[in-house]
Amino acid sequence: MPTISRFALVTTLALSATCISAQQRSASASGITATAKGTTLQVTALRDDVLRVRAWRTATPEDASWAVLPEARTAHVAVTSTAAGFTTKALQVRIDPQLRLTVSDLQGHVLQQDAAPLAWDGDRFTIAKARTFDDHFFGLGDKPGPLDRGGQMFTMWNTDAFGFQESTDPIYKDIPFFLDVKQGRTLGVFLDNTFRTNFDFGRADLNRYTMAALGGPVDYYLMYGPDPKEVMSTWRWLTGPTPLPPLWSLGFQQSRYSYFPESQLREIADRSRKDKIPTDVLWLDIDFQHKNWPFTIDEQNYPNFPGLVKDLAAQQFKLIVITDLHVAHQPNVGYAPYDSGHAGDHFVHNPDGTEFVGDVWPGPSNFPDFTQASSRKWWAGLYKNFTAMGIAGFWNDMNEPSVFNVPGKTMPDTVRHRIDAQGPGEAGFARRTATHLEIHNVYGMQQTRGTYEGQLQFRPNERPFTMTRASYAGGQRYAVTWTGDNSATWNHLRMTVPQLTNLGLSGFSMAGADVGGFAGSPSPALLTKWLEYAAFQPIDRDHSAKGTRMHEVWVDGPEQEAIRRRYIEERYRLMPYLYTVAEEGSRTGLPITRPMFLEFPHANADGSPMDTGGANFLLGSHLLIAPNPSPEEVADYSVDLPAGTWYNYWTGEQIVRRSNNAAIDLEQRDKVVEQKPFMVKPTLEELPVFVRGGSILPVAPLVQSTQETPDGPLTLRVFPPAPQSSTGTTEPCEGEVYTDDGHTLNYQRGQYSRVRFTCSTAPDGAVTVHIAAPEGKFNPWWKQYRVEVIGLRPTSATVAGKTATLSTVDDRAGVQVPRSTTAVEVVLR
Ligand code: NBV
Repeated sequence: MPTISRFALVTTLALSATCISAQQRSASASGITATAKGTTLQVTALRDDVLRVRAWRTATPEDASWAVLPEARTAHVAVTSTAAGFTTKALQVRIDPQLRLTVSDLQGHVLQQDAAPLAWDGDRFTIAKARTFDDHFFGLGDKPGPLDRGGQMFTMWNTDAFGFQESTDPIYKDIPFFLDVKQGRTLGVFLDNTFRTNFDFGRADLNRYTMAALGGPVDYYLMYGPDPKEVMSTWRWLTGPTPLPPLWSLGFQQSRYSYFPESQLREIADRSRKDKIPTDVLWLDIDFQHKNWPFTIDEQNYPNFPGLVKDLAAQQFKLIVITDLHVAHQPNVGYAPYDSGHAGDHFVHNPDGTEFVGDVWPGPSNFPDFTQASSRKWWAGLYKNFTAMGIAGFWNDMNEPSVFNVPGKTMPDTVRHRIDAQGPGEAGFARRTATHLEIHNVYGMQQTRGTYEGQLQFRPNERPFTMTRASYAGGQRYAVTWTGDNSATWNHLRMTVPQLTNLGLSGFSMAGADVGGFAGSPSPALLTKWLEYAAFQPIDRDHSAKGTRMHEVWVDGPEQEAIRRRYIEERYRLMPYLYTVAEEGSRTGLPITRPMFLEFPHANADGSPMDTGGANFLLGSHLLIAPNPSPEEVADYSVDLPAGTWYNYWTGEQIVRRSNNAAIDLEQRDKVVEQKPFMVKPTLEELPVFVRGGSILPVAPLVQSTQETPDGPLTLRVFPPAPQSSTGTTEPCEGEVYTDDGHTLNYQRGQYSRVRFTCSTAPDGAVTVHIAAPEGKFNPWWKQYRVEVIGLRPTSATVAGKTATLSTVDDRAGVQVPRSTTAVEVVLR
């Protein structure tokens, strides 16, 4: 951040038609600072398309953030000063005499405009922005409700929300970031404030949206697209990536609160293998611990824990255990986490300096001071034994933090946290104490940071895996997440789609919802349908509460089990694609689960986003999942497929949808092709999945665990686009496969392989598939490719110009191609 001394000071007397107000302005190389009526507003261009806006009344607030990476926070580019503000290569910034801010693109389209000057009330403040019916808002993490946040109001205060429903707010996370999509132009907005905050997207006043906080700095970032994908990439730049997950974490996961004794977990493991339900991970919830004390093992129920972990490993299962943050308040009994935490002064304090003790699962408990680097380090050290035993990953629950039997179900506002966040790569806050009011919303995130650091400390070359319930913006750097205690209802199944989609847009690409619902018992049909959805969602974990009926795949007899198995198997076949999408996301910021508007931002002629309710989702850019918007109903429903070529994933049937955009162009009106809505008949056995024309999907032979090496070729399923004349759109034809060893960090040193594919169709219908030379040093598991073109019944094929033999698998003709280090061309005709 440039200091005031670097500013060229220009003091102006700003005049407006109605009022004259003295305003001081100082332009800097990368922005402007203006003061009026005791408020100072500073706008800095971090990049041409990214602005940081800060405001204060007395002292300049700390330049610090738990969310924004220091490199991003301190970046700046040169701007050109104008009479009203400045311009960058992408944006125009104007500040009026009342310090109202307007941000437009270079063509003058207003992207955001203050509806009122910044309003202060003691420590509280309200930022008000103009809202029109063209503004659509997405993000804010997993808050329930429709995908589009317009017309609603939300509170950011991490809350243990057991049994939450569609209108419950707040729930577990605070991710104060959203995308404002207006007439095809997207602006990302992030209010970096950890205090209790309120977002009102036009509920109190249709014509404005507001961001208000009870304290803390006025510090927000604006990220311009116009393409929403650009904004996602900028969000990654600002707050960091979702790291590449271990491959096994994309496999099917079986959990319950709780499997015990040990024999029960072994039965689950054996049955999964016997019934051939592909599974990678088993989870242990709180009952594996001694009296619910974190980092202990109940030796009565689990007499040989290391042996159990070994046996499960031999069956190719990873084990994840819960490690909650509430350390049992058990002095003088030899409970190391308490003893070492107390001795090192690692627990949060009451205002009088004593340790704060609150009730959670272990009874009276202490709470680590996670914002203090030394306490995080101590917490990280607690992972030594479990990592040594080979526990693959950890579960951080209850970290809102949840405290029982107290008003507000969390620790009192007055609890003291110590902040120690200095040094390179650090959040930048001064060493000081802070009340819980300031730390509450980042507490869970800082816990997961400690858990992440612990795993790296003891397994420096393995990818850490933590699943958290609470977090803050940027928390994706340390943990994946899930949507907490949902319920076994059809509506909760439906809600998984907008919740996971909005989480993805908020940076948490690796996310899941408890499959089958946590609270309550799902009917057989509900559990089956849920397993179908989850097969296409980033984290596929079946989990259930105590006292509910068992949820495992086999519990409802062979017919239901067969359907469920088929979907889990399909997920495993698609694993090369899923992993490629996860890698793309970690590199580019694009989420695994994507809303329609992210892939088709211009599908609607008026620039409005498609599917604002969030009924549908894409897995990567090639697969569209179109569940029944009323999943418990049997009536046919329509799917709004964007113009272009589509294929039914299950049957290969081609569906051509013409562009309707010409409809608004009067001269083109007679050319508009009337299209009937595309209707789907819902059945229990089928979840409608569509492949975008022009996709090349990498598909693997079936395995029972991602630890097993697939036996056979990597199949490239080619879905060619229909000719442009029939769709009105031009579609590329491409695909990619990324692979590496699946669990270490060696990929960061070139040990990966990425192969790109393209295809083209000749006028005579012959399809050429180009397999590019691989990038990277890793040798993938496949020795051969098998190329299949959907919708083509080929009679001949060539590979690198030489005639090749066609073979048929599952009624699909294809050709085998040896994997090579150079590019190769395959033609099927
Ligand atoms: O650890 C027990 C549960 C867990 O199964 C669930 O997933 C968490 O969201 N936990 C909450 C605490 C008790 C919930 C009633």
